[in-house]
Amino acid sequence: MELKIGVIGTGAIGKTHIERITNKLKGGKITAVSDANIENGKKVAQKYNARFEESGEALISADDVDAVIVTSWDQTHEKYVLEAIKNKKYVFCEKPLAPDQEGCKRIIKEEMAGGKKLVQVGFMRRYDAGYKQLKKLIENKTYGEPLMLHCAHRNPSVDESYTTPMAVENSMIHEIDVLRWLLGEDYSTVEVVFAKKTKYAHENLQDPQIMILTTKSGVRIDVEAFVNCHYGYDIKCEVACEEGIINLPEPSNPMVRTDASRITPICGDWSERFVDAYNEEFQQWINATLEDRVDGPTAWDGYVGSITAAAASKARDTKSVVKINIEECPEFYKG
Ligand code: NAI
Ligand code: ISE
Repeated sequence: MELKIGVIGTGAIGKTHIERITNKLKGGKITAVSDANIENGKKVAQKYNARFEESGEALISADDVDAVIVTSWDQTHEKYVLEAIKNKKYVFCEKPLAPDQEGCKRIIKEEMAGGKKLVQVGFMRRYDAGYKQLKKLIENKTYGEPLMLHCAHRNPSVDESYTTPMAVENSMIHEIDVLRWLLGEDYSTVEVVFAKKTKYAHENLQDPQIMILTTKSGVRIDVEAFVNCHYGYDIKCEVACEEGIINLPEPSNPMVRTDASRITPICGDWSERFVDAYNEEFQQWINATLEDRVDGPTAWDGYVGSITAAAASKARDTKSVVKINIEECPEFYKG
């Protein structure tokens, strides 16, 4: 059986997901696409032999769409996810589920009211082989209890539309999710401090920033977001345990000796760094959807991410340590 998929948002990441589902993965077919930029949307539709729909809502309710992928801008995610829930269709939404916790809460409320889990959030790092290895070592307590984590999230550069809050809401939201998943516990406090500003950051962006999280059991985490690092796309995670230090494996690239130097290439962007994770994420999403279930990060995970990001934004704006209050996870989302 083949899953008929509609994609809303045919920009950078939308195109890569359409390409992987069409030419790499098994079990899915892109039947329809939609984009506010009609010209680009139509080009993508033509390239992949799919229908172009003028509106996301029409795409969601179409008979030739069994499941929906939302890869439009952050602020548009909520309305499309709610529409998919209304139509009782499975929906994969790129992160963040919604830019604010109220939006995520509305999604949770509607999904629970419908009585069936339908939503998966695009936290693809959970599918990365390196993070999975770290999780196994932490869960097995191979080197004792984790005590501290030192992480970095570096992009080579960002454009003028990327503002100070986005370092948390758009970039470090990945660490907020994957570190909570790695450690198997939620956060209790957060603080955000600024480093000296790089000359490459434009007026509306404070870059780099450091987010400091504490988990409920007391694990201390620092995450550096440096989105104009000017050398490549670099993701680091070091877990200091009682009996050893575990590092997230680097993507394997050949080391070259040339010109009196040793050079090991670093990835240029997220699509290159996490390509295997995206493939795994979507193959599993297709398989699970065909089996009528959700088995990836849920709307609850998206909600917890947004609560934590909101607390981090408050901490940044008030220059203080902010408590993170997360309600008990409803039974509906457990397991
Ligand atoms: P983009 O700007 O390249 O593409 C977004 C597309 O959505 C554009 O073509 C735009 O015209 C379209 N769009 C905007 N509003 C729309 C609406 N109301 N209805 C239909 N189409 C609409 O952006 P990009 O980089 O592809 O990001 C898209 C989403 O994916 C964002 O939410 C972003 O946070 C997320 N993302 C996730 C990544 C990950 O690693 N998981 C990596 C990059 C982006
Ligand atoms: C982008 O939206 C992503 O999600 C990437 O994974 C992240 O590394 C980048 O910083 C974000 O802007």
